[in-house]
Amino acid sequence: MSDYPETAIVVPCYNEAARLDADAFVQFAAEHPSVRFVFVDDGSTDTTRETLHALSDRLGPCGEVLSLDVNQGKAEAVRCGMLHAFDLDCSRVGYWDADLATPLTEIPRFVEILSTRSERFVVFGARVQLLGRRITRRRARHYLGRVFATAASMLLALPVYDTQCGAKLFRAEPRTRALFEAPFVVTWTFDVELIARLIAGERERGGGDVGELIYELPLDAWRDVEGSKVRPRDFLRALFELLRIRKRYLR
Ligand SMILES: Nc1nc2c(ncn2[C@@H]2O[C@H](COP(=O)(O)OP(=O)(O)O)[C@@H](O)[C@H]2O)c(=O)[nH]1
Ligand SMILES: [Mg+2]
Repeated sequence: MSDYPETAIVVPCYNEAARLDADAFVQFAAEHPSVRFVFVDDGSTDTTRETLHALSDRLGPCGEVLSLDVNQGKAEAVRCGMLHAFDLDCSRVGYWDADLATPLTEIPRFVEILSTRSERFVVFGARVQLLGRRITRRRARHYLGRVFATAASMLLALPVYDTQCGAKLFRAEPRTRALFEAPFVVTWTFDVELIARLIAGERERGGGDVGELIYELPLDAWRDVEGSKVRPRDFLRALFELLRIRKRYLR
């Protein structure tokens, strides 16, 4: 086996001390030593930093902590973590919400898609309620989320179903690293901005349909975890952010 992890997963953490399920990470890492977790403490004001260092000690080579002194927001925390992760010489890098709304057991399914479909660069988790799956979302969040996702899909002129799921995996290539090089112009909707960057980049290099590069994977399990920091007013803010994305990338 190589000395390098094959997959790096960035976990943005802001005041997650109470929610973080350390045992779930330890158990997953014991079964999947080729995955390395990069936890980003985003200037938390609780004991997240200590919690993450204790967890990373338990994970050994499968875990590390990056610390941002001042809270920068999820988008910037993910971006810093991803740039670091791209430098680890992995074949795949991604990000995953700390509350494990998407369970870690989905990671191998994401890896499998990138391993078997060479034309795909990106895998997005998609929260689709189907028989035989365990997708539990609060009704209000679900419907607001569907309105947002539909608006995002229209803006991007791309039939993407779920831009906002917090579980995504990228093939580690200069083309995907480039998506994270500049700071995002939005905060809540940076996943949409990533797609807009991909579209703008493909247009520039005369590439094809971005829909051929992304694979949306319907999750087997997803649940709303208590303690979300997203508030109803953020929904309106997210819609305004879409306009900013259009102005910046899609005119
Ligand atoms: N770095 C950073 N991460 C954040 C911030 N707010 C939320 N997050 C992280 O983003 C992820 C999702 O947050 P959550 O509050 O569960 O949002 P929701 O699942 O969209 O309702 C978690 O990993 C959080 O720790 C923030 O201000 N900074
Ligand atoms: Mg959550």
